Amino acid sequence: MGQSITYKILSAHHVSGSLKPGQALDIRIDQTLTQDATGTMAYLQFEALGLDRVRNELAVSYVDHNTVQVGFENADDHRYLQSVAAAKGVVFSRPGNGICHQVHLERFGIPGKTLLGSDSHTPTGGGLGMLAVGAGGLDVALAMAGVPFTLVAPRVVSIRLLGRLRPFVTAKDVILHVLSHFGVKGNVNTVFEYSGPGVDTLSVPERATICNMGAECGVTTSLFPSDEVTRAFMEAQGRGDGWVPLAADEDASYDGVFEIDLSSLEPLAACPHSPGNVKPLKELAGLKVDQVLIGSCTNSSYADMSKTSQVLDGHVVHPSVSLGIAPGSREVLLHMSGDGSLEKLVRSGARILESACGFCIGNHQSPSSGAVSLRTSNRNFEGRSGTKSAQVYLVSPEAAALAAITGCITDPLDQDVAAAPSFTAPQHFIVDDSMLVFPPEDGHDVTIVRGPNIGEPPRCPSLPDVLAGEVSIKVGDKITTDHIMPAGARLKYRSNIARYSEFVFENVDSSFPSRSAALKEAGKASFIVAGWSYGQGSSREHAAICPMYLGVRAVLALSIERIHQANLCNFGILPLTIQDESDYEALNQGDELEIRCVHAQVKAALEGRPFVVHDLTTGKDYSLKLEVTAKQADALLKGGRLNQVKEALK
Ligand code: MIC
Ligand code: SF4
Repeated sequence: MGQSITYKILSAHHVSGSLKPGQALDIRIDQTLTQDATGTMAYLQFEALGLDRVRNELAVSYVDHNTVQVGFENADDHRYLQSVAAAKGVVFSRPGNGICHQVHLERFGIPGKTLLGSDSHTPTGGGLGMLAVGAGGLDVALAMAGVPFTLVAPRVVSIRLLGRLRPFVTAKDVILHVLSHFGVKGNVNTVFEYSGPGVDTLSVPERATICNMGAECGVTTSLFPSDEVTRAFMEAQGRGDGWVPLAADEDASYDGVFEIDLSSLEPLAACPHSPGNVKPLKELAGLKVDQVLIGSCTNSSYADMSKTSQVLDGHVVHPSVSLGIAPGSREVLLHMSGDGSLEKLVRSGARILESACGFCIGNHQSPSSGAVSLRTSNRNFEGRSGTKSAQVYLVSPEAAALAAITGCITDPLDQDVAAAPSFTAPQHFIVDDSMLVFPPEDGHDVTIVRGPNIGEPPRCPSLPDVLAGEVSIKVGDKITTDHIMPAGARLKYRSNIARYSEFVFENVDSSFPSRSAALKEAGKASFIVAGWSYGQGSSREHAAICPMYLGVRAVLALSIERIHQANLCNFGILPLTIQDESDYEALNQGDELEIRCVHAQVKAALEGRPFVVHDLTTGKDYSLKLEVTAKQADALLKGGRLNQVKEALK
């Protein structure tokens, strides 16, 4: 039986464990990436391992998330990141060089390699045929230490592309179509592998857009073959030597096949407040728009920017709309300034924003109260924009640019086809790596600079044999990591766990931190009860670290998303899944819970035995599941993964 691309790469990187879907598998990680918001903690944890230098092939540290620098905290983080990169052998991408996923695609991605990034949109690299996976900062720190990464060997779904996109229909519409079919939950431990004749019609940046937003489905990653299109992209980046072809075997077997006729697609939009709430754009036509933001790691390539400028050329932004544009990288910006597209944008009245995440993470450009904001980014969770009452719609750059002119959602298919923007990729991109700082051969003499906001990585207590405490909060379905640990204005506390913990569940129930901390103070455990798909969205391990700091010892949820589940285990919080919806209904905030024989129960869970929780308030006993690998079980018992690995590296 032939192999999929996914299993070819997994087999080539297999260290131990099983290559059978559903089983735990350890793989070698070639490349790592971090960004500033998750990076400080990742490097503090790497430092805690006591190694002189990173041990993987390539480690890159990007500064792109928090570049607003209100107060000293961000700037201090950047300085720490630059110095620790030099000391430990990491390439440093300076603020201004661009968004990690865009720059990594341009400058470092290699087909067939594995990439682990402390950001959930790391799968963008799948556009180049990499097996690129998002993870928590600690997992990335360990990969930099040469420790194999454990994942569940995935199911592979083949998404077969046929035909060719019509004018004004874009890669964004392809992934929104995928999202409307697969939804934002229920796709854990799955890889979307794209195939079929339609693949040839898509450029690398288009493929990257599709892989990028596969993260919203909750899959492990998405990837495309590496073909002549990939070769041309890499050659144009001056990296043709790194190209290798990569295709699935003709008789490769898949766990599912989904066919998309590209020519039948139409412009789509993800409506508030979920990327999975997809509707045809034409059904929304006429809706008044207050803000348009074009950029983010989903849609900020040179092609996206060029097409945006073509749509805006000769127009001025509608008086009631604020249009912001953030090119994805300095390379993109250099092209735009050379080919006249930047001038077109400036003339249109667009506000040119820094090549960074900025608006996408709610770090600036928060819309006005109740505003309709049209964005090309990948997440429209309630409140993520910084304005809880805002209505955020996710669309393609073309649809966003049109709305900026007309002041309302406008179906691009109603436009003259001749007006559809087109783009031919340059034969040679403007390559300028001068904003990359390469580390010295020997970083021993480098002083690592720490500002006052940079704390110690938090210590995680080991699990006691009896956990007795209280349900400190009960939340519903699809609680994202943005709900648990808001970013935006709070982002600058990422390196200061004590301070950041004051904002856990800020927009859900702002009294949670004091309630949970009071339980901890009283020597009691704090338990979170949640519905389906708890911890969707980002890879931010702070959504586990800060609750741990506040004394949370277990999450009891109907389901928990992959990266968050791993982060919980890494920081000693039991990820328990409720087996019966009626149990979820029966559990209430304030219930006194007790978990007895915790150690024996963790071990028994590895054999598939239920995990029993007693509700002392209602007198009920619940049978939950602890679905963890043997390594995770051991980490839980040892008080987290850092303790476990430190012991192993001794
Ligand atoms: C996001 O898009 O939510 C982020 C901000 O990039 C996060 C990482 C973080 O919270 O720092 C992600 O996607 O993992
Ligand atoms: Fe940055 Fe937004 Fe992409 Fe996250 S999704 S990496 S915040 S641009």
